[in-house]
Amino acid sequence: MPELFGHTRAHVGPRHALLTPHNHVNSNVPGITGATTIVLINEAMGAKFAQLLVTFQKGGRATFRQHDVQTFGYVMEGEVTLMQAGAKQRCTDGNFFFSPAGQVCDLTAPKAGTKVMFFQKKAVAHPGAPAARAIFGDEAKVKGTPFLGDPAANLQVLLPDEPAFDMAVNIFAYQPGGHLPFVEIHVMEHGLVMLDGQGVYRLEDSWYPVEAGDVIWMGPYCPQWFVAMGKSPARYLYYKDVNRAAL
Ligand code: UGY
Ligand code: MN
Repeated sequence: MPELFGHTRAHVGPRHALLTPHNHVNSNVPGITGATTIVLINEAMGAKFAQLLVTFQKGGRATFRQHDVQTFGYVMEGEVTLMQAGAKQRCTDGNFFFSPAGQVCDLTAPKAGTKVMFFQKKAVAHPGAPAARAIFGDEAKVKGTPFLGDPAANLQVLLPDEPAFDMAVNIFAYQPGGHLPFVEIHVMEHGLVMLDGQGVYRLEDSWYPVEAGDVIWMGPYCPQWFVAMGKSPARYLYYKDVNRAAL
Protein backbone atom coordinates (compact mmCIF):
# COMPACT_ATOMS: atom_id res chain seq x y z
CA MET A 1 0.00 0.00 0.00
CA PRO A 2 1.42 3.44 -0.85
CA GLU A 3 2.23 5.63 2.15
CA LEU A 4 1.39 9.30 1.91
CA PHE A 5 4.32 11.66 2.61
CA GLY A 6 4.60 12.08 6.40
CA HIS A 7 2.00 9.38 7.10
CA THR A 8 2.31 5.72 8.05
CA ARG A 9 0.00 2.77 8.84
CA ALA A 10 2.47 1.84 11.58
CA HIS A 11 1.61 2.03 15.27
CA VAL A 12 3.77 1.32 18.33
CA GLY A 13 1.98 1.05 21.66
CA PRO A 14 2.50 -0.61 25.04
CA ARG A 15 0.65 -3.84 24.13
CA HIS A 16 0.85 -4.09 20.34
CA ALA A 17 2.74 -2.73 17.34
CA LEU A 18 2.46 -2.75 13.55
CA LEU A 19 5.48 -2.00 11.35
CA THR A 20 5.34 -1.77 7.56
CA PRO A 21 8.29 -2.20 5.17
CA HIS A 22 8.24 1.61 4.72
CA ASN A 23 9.40 2.06 8.34
CA HIS A 24 12.56 -0.08 8.25
CA VAL A 25 15.90 1.31 9.49
CA ASN A 26 19.05 -0.85 9.61
CA SER A 27 20.93 -1.92 12.76
CA ASN A 28 24.43 -3.34 13.07
CA VAL A 29 24.08 -6.59 14.98
CA PRO A 30 27.21 -8.48 16.13
CA GLY A 31 27.63 -11.76 14.23
CA ILE A 32 25.85 -10.51 11.08
CA THR A 33 27.98 -9.11 8.25
CA GLY A 34 27.33 -8.30 4.60
CA ALA A 35 23.63 -7.86 5.24
CA THR A 36 20.91 -5.38 6.08
CA THR A 37 19.46 -6.19 9.49
CA ILE A 38 16.17 -4.81 10.78
CA VAL A 39 15.39 -5.41 14.46
CA LEU A 40 11.62 -5.45 14.09
CA ILE A 41 10.69 -6.44 17.64
CA ASN A 42 12.75 -6.75 20.83
CA GLU A 43 12.80 -5.93 24.52
CA ALA A 44 12.95 -2.18 23.80
CA MET A 45 9.41 -2.50 22.39
CA GLY A 46 8.21 -4.42 25.46
CA ALA A 47 8.55 -7.93 24.04
CA LYS A 48 10.33 -10.87 25.67
CA PHE A 49 11.74 -12.08 22.34
CA ALA A 50 13.36 -10.61 19.25
CA GLN A 51 12.29 -10.70 15.60
CA LEU A 52 14.86 -9.72 12.97
CA LEU A 53 14.74 -9.51 9.19
CA VAL A 54 18.13 -10.07 7.55
CA THR A 55 18.61 -9.37 3.83
CA PHE A 56 21.97 -10.73 2.69
CA GLN A 57 24.34 -9.33 0.11
CA LYS A 58 26.64 -11.70 -1.78
CA GLY A 59 29.31 -12.92 0.66
CA GLY A 60 27.18 -12.07 3.71
CA ARG A 61 27.19 -14.20 6.85
CA ALA A 62 25.22 -14.64 10.09
CA THR A 63 26.61 -16.57 13.05
CA PHE A 64 24.59 -17.09 16.23
CA ARG A 65 26.36 -18.52 19.27
CA GLN A 66 24.74 -17.07 22.41
CA HIS A 67 24.72 -19.51 25.29
CA ASP A 68 21.18 -18.77 26.51
CA VAL A 69 19.42 -17.74 23.28
CA GLN A 70 17.56 -20.00 20.84
CA THR A 71 17.26 -18.95 17.22
CA PHE A 72 14.56 -19.89 14.70
CA GLY A 73 15.09 -18.92 11.05
CA TYR A 74 12.70 -19.00 8.06
CA VAL A 75 13.94 -18.36 4.54
CA MET A 76 11.47 -15.95 2.91
CA GLU A 77 13.31 -15.79 -0.40
CA GLY A 78 16.69 -16.69 -1.92
CA GLU A 79 19.19 -19.35 -0.98
CA VAL A 80 21.76 -19.75 1.80
CA THR A 81 23.90 -22.50 3.38
CA LEU A 82 23.08 -23.47 6.97
CA MET A 83 25.61 -25.18 9.22
CA GLN A 84 24.24 -26.41 12.54
CA ALA A 85 24.59 -29.50 14.74
CA GLY A 86 27.36 -30.83 12.47
CA ALA A 87 25.12 -30.83 9.38
CA LYS A 88 25.30 -28.62 6.29
CA GLN A 89 22.15 -27.80 4.30
CA ARG A 90 21.40 -25.51 1.39
CA CYS A 91 18.18 -23.69 2.31
CA THR A 92 15.69 -22.09 -0.08
CA ASP A 93 12.39 -20.30 0.47
CA GLY A 94 10.11 -22.18 2.83
CA ASN A 95 12.97 -23.93 4.61
CA PHE A 96 13.22 -23.28 8.35
CA PHE A 97 15.55 -24.21 11.20
CA PHE A 98 15.78 -24.09 14.98
CA SER A 99 19.08 -23.76 16.79
CA PRO A 100 18.97 -24.53 20.55
CA ALA A 101 20.64 -22.30 23.15
CA GLY A 102 24.37 -22.94 23.43
CA GLN A 103 24.76 -24.31 19.91
CA VAL A 104 26.34 -22.47 17.01
CA CYS A 105 24.34 -21.78 13.89
CA ASP A 106 26.08 -20.36 10.85
CA LEU A 107 24.58 -19.03 7.60
CA THR A 108 26.98 -18.51 4.69
CA ALA A 109 27.16 -18.23 0.88
CA PRO A 110 23.80 -16.47 0.39
CA LYS A 111 22.49 -15.53 -3.01
CA ALA A 112 22.31 -11.73 -3.14
CA GLY A 113 18.91 -10.60 -1.83
CA THR A 114 18.25 -13.68 0.33
CA LYS A 115 15.82 -12.77 3.12
CA VAL A 116 15.66 -14.68 6.41
CA MET A 117 13.20 -13.91 9.22
CA PHE A 118 14.57 -14.80 12.67
CA PHE A 119 12.81 -15.25 16.00
CA GLN A 120 15.08 -15.36 19.06
CA LYS A 121 14.09 -16.23 22.61
CA LYS A 122 16.03 -16.75 25.82
CA ALA A 123 15.56 -20.41 26.76
CA VAL A 124 13.54 -21.04 29.93
CA ALA A 125 14.50 -24.29 31.64
CA HIS A 126 11.79 -26.73 32.65
CA PRO A 127 12.74 -29.25 35.35
CA GLY A 128 12.61 -32.76 33.93
CA ALA A 129 12.32 -31.67 30.28
CA PRO A 130 15.06 -32.81 27.89
CA ALA A 131 17.09 -30.12 26.11
CA ALA A 132 15.64 -28.86 22.84
CA ARG A 133 17.26 -30.28 19.69
CA ALA A 134 18.27 -28.71 16.38
CA ILE A 135 15.55 -28.81 13.72
CA PHE A 136 15.68 -28.36 9.95
CA GLY A 137 12.49 -28.46 7.87
CA ASP A 138 10.50 -27.47 4.83
CA GLU A 139 7.08 -25.84 5.16
CA ALA A 140 5.89 -27.78 2.08
CA LYS A 141 6.33 -31.03 4.03
CA VAL A 142 4.47 -29.89 7.15
CA LYS A 143 0.88 -31.11 7.15
CA GLY A 144 -1.67 -28.44 8.00
CA THR A 145 -4.88 -28.87 9.96
CA PRO A 146 -8.11 -26.87 9.76
CA PHE A 147 -8.05 -24.53 12.78
CA LEU A 148 -10.82 -25.59 15.19
CA GLY A 149 -12.34 -27.53 12.28
CA ASP A 150 -12.53 -24.57 9.84
CA PRO A 151 -11.07 -25.46 6.40
CA ALA A 152 -10.80 -21.72 5.57
CA ALA A 153 -8.11 -21.30 8.28
CA ASN A 154 -5.29 -23.81 7.96
CA LEU A 155 -2.59 -24.11 10.64
CA GLN A 156 0.91 -25.59 10.15
CA VAL A 157 2.95 -26.13 13.32
CA LEU A 158 6.64 -26.02 12.39
CA LEU A 159 8.30 -27.01 15.69
CA PRO A 160 7.61 -30.07 17.90
CA ASP A 161 5.00 -29.31 20.57
CA GLU A 162 6.99 -30.94 23.39
CA PRO A 163 8.14 -29.74 26.86
CA ALA A 164 11.70 -29.36 25.50
CA PHE A 165 10.53 -26.48 23.28
CA ASP A 166 9.40 -23.26 24.96
CA MET A 167 8.65 -21.48 21.69
CA ALA A 168 6.38 -22.31 18.78
CA VAL A 169 6.48 -20.99 15.22
CA ASN A 170 3.44 -21.64 13.04
CA ILE A 171 2.04 -20.67 9.65
CA PHE A 172 -1.62 -19.69 9.34
CA ALA A 173 -3.18 -19.72 5.84
CA TYR A 174 -6.62 -18.19 5.30
CA GLN A 175 -8.88 -18.39 2.29
CA PRO A 176 -10.34 -14.97 1.32
CA GLY A 177 -13.03 -14.32 3.92
CA GLY A 178 -11.47 -16.83 6.35
CA HIS A 179 -10.98 -15.49 9.86
CA LEU A 180 -10.02 -16.32 13.42
CA PRO A 181 -13.18 -17.75 14.98
CA PHE A 182 -13.20 -15.34 17.94
CA VAL A 183 -11.23 -12.46 19.46
CA GLU A 184 -8.37 -14.22 21.23
CA ILE A 185 -7.01 -12.90 24.54
CA HIS A 186 -4.12 -14.95 25.94
CA VAL A 187 -0.98 -14.78 28.03
CA MET A 188 1.28 -15.83 25.13
CA GLU A 189 3.02 -13.18 23.04
CA HIS A 190 3.17 -13.18 19.25
CA GLY A 191 5.61 -11.84 16.67
CA LEU A 192 4.15 -12.09 13.16
CA VAL A 193 5.04 -11.38 9.55
CA MET A 194 2.48 -11.36 6.77
CA LEU A 195 3.84 -13.69 4.07
CA ASP A 196 1.11 -13.38 1.42
CA GLY A 197 -2.14 -11.62 0.75
CA GLN A 198 -3.93 -9.07 2.86
CA GLY A 199 -6.61 -8.63 5.45
CA VAL A 200 -7.63 -6.73 8.54
CA TYR A 201 -5.99 -7.33 11.92
CA ARG A 202 -7.81 -6.29 15.06
CA LEU A 203 -5.33 -5.45 17.87
CA GLU A 204 -6.90 -4.26 21.13
CA ASP A 205 -9.54 -1.73 19.98
CA SER A 206 -7.96 -0.85 16.61
CA TRP A 207 -8.48 -2.45 13.19
CA TYR A 208 -5.52 -2.30 10.78
CA PRO A 209 -5.44 -3.10 7.04
CA VAL A 210 -2.38 -5.34 6.63
CA GLU A 211 -0.55 -6.90 3.69
CA ALA A 212 2.51 -9.04 2.87
CA GLY A 213 5.66 -7.66 4.50
CA ASP A 214 3.89 -6.13 7.52
CA VAL A 215 5.07 -7.16 10.99
CA ILE A 216 2.96 -7.24 14.16
CA TRP A 217 3.87 -7.57 17.83
CA MET A 218 1.10 -8.72 20.16
CA GLY A 219 2.02 -8.52 23.83
CA PRO A 220 0.45 -10.76 26.50
CA TYR A 221 -3.34 -10.39 26.69
CA CYS A 222 -3.53 -8.24 23.53
CA PRO A 223 -7.04 -8.85 22.12
CA GLN A 224 -6.49 -10.14 18.56
CA TRP A 225 -8.55 -11.16 15.54
CA PHE A 226 -7.88 -11.47 11.80
CA VAL A 227 -9.95 -11.68 8.64
CA ALA A 228 -8.41 -12.36 5.21
CA MET A 229 -9.66 -10.07 2.44
CA GLY A 230 -8.98 -9.68 -1.26
CA LYS A 231 -8.96 -12.30 -3.99
CA SER A 232 -6.02 -14.47 -2.95
CA PRO A 233 -5.28 -16.40 0.26
CA ALA A 234 -3.49 -14.64 3.12
CA ARG A 235 -0.67 -16.32 5.06
CA TYR A 236 1.32 -15.33 8.12
CA LEU A 237 4.28 -16.80 9.99
CA TYR A 238 4.14 -16.26 13.75
CA TYR A 239 5.99 -16.87 17.00
CA LYS A 240 4.44 -17.84 20.32
CA ASP A 241 5.91 -18.66 23.76
CA VAL A 242 4.59 -22.04 24.96
CA ASN A 243 4.96 -24.97 27.36
CA ARG A 244 6.10 -23.20 30.54
CA ALA A 245 4.59 -22.80 34.02
CA ALA A 246 2.21 -19.93 34.74
CA LEU A 247 4.03 -19.06 37.97
O1 UGY B 1 -1.84 -19.54 18.08
C1 UGY B 1 -2.51 -18.53 18.23
O2 UGY B 1 -2.68 -18.02 19.34
C2 UGY B 1 -3.16 -17.88 17.01
N1 UGY B 1 -4.49 -18.42 16.82
N2 UGY B 1 -3.19 -16.45 17.15
C3 UGY B 1 -3.25 -15.59 16.06
O3 UGY B 1 -3.28 -16.07 14.91
N3 UGY B 1 -3.28 -14.29 16.30
MN1 MN C 1 -3.08 -15.86 19.30
